Amino acid sequence: MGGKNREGLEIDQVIAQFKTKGRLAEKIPYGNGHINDTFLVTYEMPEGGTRRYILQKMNHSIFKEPVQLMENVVNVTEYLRKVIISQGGDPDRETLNVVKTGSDSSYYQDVQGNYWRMFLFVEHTVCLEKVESEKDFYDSGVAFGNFQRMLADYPANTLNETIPNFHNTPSRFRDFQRAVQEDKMKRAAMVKEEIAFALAREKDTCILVDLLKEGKLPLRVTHNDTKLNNILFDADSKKAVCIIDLDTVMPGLSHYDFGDSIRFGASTGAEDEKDLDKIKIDLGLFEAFTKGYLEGCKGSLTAKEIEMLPMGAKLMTYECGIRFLADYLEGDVYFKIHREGHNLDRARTQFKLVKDMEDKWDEMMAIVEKCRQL
Ligand code: ADP
Ligand code: GN1
Ligand code: MG
Repeated sequence: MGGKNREGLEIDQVIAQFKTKGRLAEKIPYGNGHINDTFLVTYEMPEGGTRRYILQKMNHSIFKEPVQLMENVVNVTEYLRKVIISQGGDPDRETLNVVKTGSDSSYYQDVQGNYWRMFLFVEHTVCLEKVESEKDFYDSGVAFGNFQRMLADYPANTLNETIPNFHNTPSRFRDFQRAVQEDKMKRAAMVKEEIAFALAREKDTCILVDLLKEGKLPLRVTHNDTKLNNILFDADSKKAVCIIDLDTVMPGLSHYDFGDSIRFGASTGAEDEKDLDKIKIDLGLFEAFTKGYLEGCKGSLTAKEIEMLPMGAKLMTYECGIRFLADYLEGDVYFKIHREGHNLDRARTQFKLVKDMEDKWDEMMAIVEKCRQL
């Protein structure tokens, strides 16, 4: 990357702001996230060996409140460190650790106004883009369930809502309707079928938020972006080690975490697969994750929460589909794309999954009931 990032800013000058040790040896773009710009930074240590860090430029157009966001990340990771220590775990590996700047801040704002932050690199781990076995997915369920349990006593209302209405599906639906009406790129005529699919499910969008309003579902601290690639697995044992990407940690429903994991990980194909015949919900994977998640939560979910888990899976998949389709209609301004029509392909896989879940609804409900009794 020739020492400079996209804006021509000297990246070394950014790196130098953080409290690191040793001699800067290398910095390379890293990972497959849709949102932030991530770099792997390597230092050579005077005593020999290397130490590595993750440097990220936060996406300022999406995260409009980066300071509040970092406040959430610092508060939650410091809390998790204490819980992990009390359980006899390794706090440098089992949670993200923020590396502070020379002036003890959790972020650095460069001269162009961009916000940067640094984490310890969790060594000897891999990040999975696709489930390789039911066991991996079961482990990720345990990890997200544990995350839920470890934060069960954290006061959810003290966290900043950094992206308001992030998983408020009726609000996402209104955004989608606006994108269709405005049709900025004149693309709506080409995707009539997809738009009709989304509009036909409007009445479903309120189900979870209404139960929350009626006090029938509890507000919790949730991760809100529980894709498989937001977990680091140990490179040898393949056990889930660390939950990453805490940008969207906010008050929410357990269904958001359960549902987002299912939509990404229980699909038989990639999120952007073009061949829709390859996209189905794999009920074996659905069961493996449900079992792991309920085990990880260790009895902390209410009966109503558990009963509504399949609805979480369906609504999170549907919601992601309308977000991708809205972004396609608006000219791909939110999610990073790597080819023409990328967001449309993504929307189509999500809708195919929603349809398949509807066809397999009774089986999904029965699986959740079975796992609840284990
Ligand atoms: P995005 O919001 O863009 O998805 P992430 O925070 O998920 O950004 O980071 C992108 C990728 O960088 C991850 O998928 C993972 O491969 C890697 N990564 C992020 N943080 C760490 C870390 N602390 N240790 C090791 N790898 C990491
Ligand atoms: C984004 O940051 P990343 O790539 O983990 C998005 C999620 C979507 C996901 C779809 C802040 O997640 O909400 O579900 O893409 N994150 C944000 O792949 O909008
Ligand atoms: Mg990510």
